[in-house]
Amino acid sequence: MRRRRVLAIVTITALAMLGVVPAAAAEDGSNPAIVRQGHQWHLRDSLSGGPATTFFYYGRLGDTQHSLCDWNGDGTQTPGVVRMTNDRPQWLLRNSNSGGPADHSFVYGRENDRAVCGDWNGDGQQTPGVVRLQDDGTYVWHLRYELRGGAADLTFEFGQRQYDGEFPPAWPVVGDWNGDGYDSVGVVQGHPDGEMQWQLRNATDAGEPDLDFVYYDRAVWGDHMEGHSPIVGDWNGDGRDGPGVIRGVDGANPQWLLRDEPSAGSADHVFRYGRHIDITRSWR
Ligand SMILES: [Ca+2]
Ligand SMILES: [Ca+2]
Ligand SMILES: [Ca+2]
Ligand SMILES: [Ca+2]
Repeated sequence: MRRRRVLAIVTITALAMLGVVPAAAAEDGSNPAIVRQGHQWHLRDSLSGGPATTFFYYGRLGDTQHSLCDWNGDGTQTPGVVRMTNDRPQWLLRNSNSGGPADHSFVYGRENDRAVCGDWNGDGQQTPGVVRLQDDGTYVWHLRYELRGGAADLTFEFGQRQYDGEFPPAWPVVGDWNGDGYDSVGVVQGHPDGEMQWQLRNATDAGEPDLDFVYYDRAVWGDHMEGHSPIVGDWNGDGRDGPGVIRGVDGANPQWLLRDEPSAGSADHVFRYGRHIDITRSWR
């Protein structure tokens, strides 16, 4: 991934020397993806509504967690699912955006953990992590450098679920907020008044958030027909991840409200993609 980024910078520099200004560096950026009914993957290659540009079946009905990460470091994010097998989370990862068997299969984490994935050590390969909610509302992150089970390589506390109960929700998120090639952690906390507060840290250890802002303040919790959830991606392809909100109202096609900068402000990219209750993801 980093090699591709360097090549892109060299190309842009060469174009600039010729007096050509590239329209946007979004070619290498993140794009929308949805998972329908837990096993139908619809990937789109631009920040716009329309039909899927890549479609395949992967996983089974009943698989609980769905990821798109770069498991082999070739620059393309591909699917992973978690399947509960004998009460243990089995990770089933595939290296291409197509149906077929898993290329990697291992058990990692516990039931009720939240599955995440990221490049924790900056080698270009994204690997698993789990986020475990403690009784006191603190999140403990257990991150792994390899695609196999075993002890976590990094374990630390970051983030706090501020309100008891299911609503307002709090979501662990992962991204490369500062563009240094390392993914790190964050929590998006919903507030009763509809604010979504992003608290992001640039390191994979305990500490204060490096970034703390509200992105989107008109969310509604608890109504099945009105869904709001955060999403992360490098929408403009500059190497840094930014925030987004998926907004569904009245069961209509969800609206994607994506922002390039990890800060408060308005959306830079707005479109509708997917259907009500589809799982929403980003990929590149
Ligand atoms: Ca890959
Ligand atoms: Ca890595
Ligand atoms: Ca980073
Ligand atoms: Ca970006």
